[in-house]
Amino acid sequence: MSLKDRLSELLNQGLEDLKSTSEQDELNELRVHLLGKKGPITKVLRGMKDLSPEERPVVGSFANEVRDRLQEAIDARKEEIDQKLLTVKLEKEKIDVTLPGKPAARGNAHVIQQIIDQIEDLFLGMGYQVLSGPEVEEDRYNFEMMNLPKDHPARDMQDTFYITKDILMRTQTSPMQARTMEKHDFSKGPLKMISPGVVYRRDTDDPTHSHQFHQVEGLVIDKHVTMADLKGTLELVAHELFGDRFDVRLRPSYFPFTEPSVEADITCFNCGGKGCAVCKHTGWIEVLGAGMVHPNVLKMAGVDSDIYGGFAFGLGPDRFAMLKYGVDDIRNFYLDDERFLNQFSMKG
Ligand code: FA5
Repeated sequence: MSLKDRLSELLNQGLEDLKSTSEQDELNELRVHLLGKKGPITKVLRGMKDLSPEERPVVGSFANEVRDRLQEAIDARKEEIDQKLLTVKLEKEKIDVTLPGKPAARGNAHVIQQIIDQIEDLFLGMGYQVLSGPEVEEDRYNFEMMNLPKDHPARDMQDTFYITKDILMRTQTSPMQARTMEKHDFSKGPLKMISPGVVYRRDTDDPTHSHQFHQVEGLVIDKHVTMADLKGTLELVAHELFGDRFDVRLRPSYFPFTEPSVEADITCFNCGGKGCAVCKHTGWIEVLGAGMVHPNVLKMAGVDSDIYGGFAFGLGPDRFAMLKYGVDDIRNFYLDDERFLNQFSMKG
């Protein structure tokens, strides 16, 4: 048989064999067999050296044609097999779009965050800035610049988690007073800010105390700010958050960084003022401390206390949340129990 006939035979046989392949592996094997270095075509080509110079290019070009046709046929078959596999896969993976979907669980702001958001909205509406400060704080800002030098007895009012001698977990948001006064340019106008955040104290947990809780600091510094401005602002907050159901009382108090100082109490939600375990039988729950900023605090922050003065307050949103929703134990807010937290869902 001539080499050309042998090549024709190989072509026909190859095309025939391709028809019966149905898997990618099988097809690949056949491709290697037909076109590979050890395949029959290569073998035929090796025999070309025995041909006459006239025959050689004719057979050579025919051999190339055979290779090309086989390659084309292999590609076409590969395409067919891929298509078939895809159809089978699609058939298997059919989805029933009429089935009801699985509802995705939606998150929700924590109830205390909801209270903070409300407070922020209220104060933003009155032209205050909302700022945040570090929870790991310097003793200098947390105490010293708040008129509480080292060894001052009033440091005992806030039992502290110290990290080093000079670094601590802030016990209050009041350090933000010093931090903002230091930076404020009073030639550009008054300073009005609130600063919400988490604070830490070595308090023993009980129904109204947690060792980690929230505060919102408030500070207004300008010329001619009076105690009446403070009282009006605090009453506005109480009524905005609780409506008129509750009474607010201001009690003289002591803070080293304000003079005079007050504490604000709100009628106990649990007993309506009669006295119960939640309010320690006083009928009132203390929600904030406040007062007129002490001249020493102004001076230490570089503010001229002969010209400027103002008020500051530190309120406890955890206590606000207890009052607003009648929660009788502050510890519930920190247990991460979804059954409890979902009661305050905003999803309606
Ligand atoms: C202060 O922390 C002062 N920095 C507040 C202040 C700011 C006074 C500016 C004057 C000027 P006091 O320790 O009372 O004060 O805490 C303020 C509020 O935080 C309390 O009224 C209460 O609502 C809340 N609070 C205090 N301790 C706890 C606690 N352990 N758990 C939950 N809330 C607390």
